[in-house]
Amino acid sequence: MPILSTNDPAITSLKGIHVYHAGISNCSMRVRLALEEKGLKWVSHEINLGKQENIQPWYLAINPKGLVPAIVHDGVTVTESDDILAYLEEQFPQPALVPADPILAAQADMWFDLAVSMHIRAIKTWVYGSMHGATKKKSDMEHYADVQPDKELVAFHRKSLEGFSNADVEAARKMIAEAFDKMELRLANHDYLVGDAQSIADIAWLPQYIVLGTIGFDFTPYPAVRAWAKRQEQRPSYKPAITNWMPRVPGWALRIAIKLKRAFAGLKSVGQHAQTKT
Ligand SMILES: N[C@@H](CCC(=O)N[C@@H](CS)C(=O)NCC(=O)O)C(=O)O
Repeated sequence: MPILSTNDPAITSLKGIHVYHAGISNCSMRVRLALEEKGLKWVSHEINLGKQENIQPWYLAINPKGLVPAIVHDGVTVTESDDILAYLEEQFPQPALVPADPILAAQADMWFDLAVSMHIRAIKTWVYGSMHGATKKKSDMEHYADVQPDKELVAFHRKSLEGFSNADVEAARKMIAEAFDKMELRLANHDYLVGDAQSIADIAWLPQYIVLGTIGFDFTPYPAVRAWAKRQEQRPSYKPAITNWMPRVPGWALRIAIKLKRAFAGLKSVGQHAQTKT
């Protein structure tokens, strides 16, 4: 579990649960959902990823990979959404988000691992690739490559600047569709992904559904998943963990803006392609 040790008094002196997160980041949503499900009080530190606040020296002292989420609990720093949830479960076991039955606990872990393993290869690739969007500005990239110790992340961000190929985006879409096919099968006759109560499995996947839905992933073939998401929205945790941190524009306006951006970027890349061919 990445519990990071530091002697920095600005971090070790923090009392209570401090959460470093971004509004529409799916990994941050998981942590906010777990905290709210457990009824814990937390102090918000919203990180503006667009302004590259995540690679400012003060934040790299908390998470050297410059990723959100991270938490500092009574001076102890924990990074990575799956490890943060495991830490919260250990420190604040009730209400439990990991089933007591070991078989169900293993199933919940499997759903969580699937979500984590798909994050870069499928979710981020589809989100940025289908919008023809880059994750970073060209001008920020060199500095990012200098401060980022994780070379896989550097490679991913460079690729997003070059532009993902249609094959990359399609492979990502297929991986996502396969995961939601599995969810659809399970949810067709169950209320939760594992057992008969809310668990880390639901918390791992609800944010993927929200982010992908916002960007326009087609969930029409998944009625049971949509019904599950509607039930999730009714939970008291949803507003403080999700709604309160979403962009202050109505969903329909956001979707039109994304469609326009996608169409414009698509035309631009066709134009560039035509130019390089001549
Ligand atoms: N494996 C990490 C992934 C965290 C992650 O990729 N966070 C994204 C937001 S969803 C981020 O901080 N991106 C900023 C960047 O890559 O510069 C986790 O599960 O917490």
